[in-house]
Amino acid sequence: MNARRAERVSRYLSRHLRHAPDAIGVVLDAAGWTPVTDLLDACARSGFPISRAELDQVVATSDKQRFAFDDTGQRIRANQGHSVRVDLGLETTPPPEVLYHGTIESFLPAIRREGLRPMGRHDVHLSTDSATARRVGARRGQPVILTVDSGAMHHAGHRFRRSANGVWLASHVPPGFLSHPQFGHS
Ligand code: HQG
Repeated sequence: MNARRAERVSRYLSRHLRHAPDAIGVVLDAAGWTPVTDLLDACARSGFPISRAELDQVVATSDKQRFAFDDTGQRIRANQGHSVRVDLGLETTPPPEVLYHGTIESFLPAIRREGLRPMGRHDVHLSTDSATARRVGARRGQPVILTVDSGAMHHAGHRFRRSANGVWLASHVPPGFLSHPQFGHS
């Protein structure tokens, strides 16, 4: 499988394991899992056949480890990024002192007012390094990086979880824990 095909397969799986299982008749359980055979049947029925070997390769090599098999190898789910309601069962974990979020300038006024909100997803996604945050922001335009005082948030009782692929998740980041030169506090 070449890189282009792998990316198409990954995008197709992301769409249906995170956002639109119904569109191809896949049923996710409460934790987001679905049987691999059901998924592959549904993909084939929907005109996007994926072989088991291709699936294994995409799960193993996805640059961001977007998907995981369960311990038996019989079920698959997306590691994070859902808009459909699932409970990934991630434990609350103390975060590092600082995390980063990449966005674009036009969102800053709203973010300064409301803080970071999950928008279309379950959670706000935060990175441990600013380079990753920069790449996330760059999906939308010229990236700007916000620094999150996750240590102070933790002390104030906010809960953090870490997805299987190393993304830090929070349900909201209030503006007082965000710094950016335009926000006037650092
Ligand atoms: C912004 C990709 C206005 C937020 C990436 C972001 C990541 C606000 C956008 C993962 C706001 C939401 C997640 C507020 C936040 N007012 N805008 N109050 N609060 N925003 O895509 O973090 O390829 O849902 O800054 O690499 O960009 O899918 O979140 O710009 O890891 O695996 O609203 O998605 O990974 O956008 O990206 P998203 P995100 P995958």
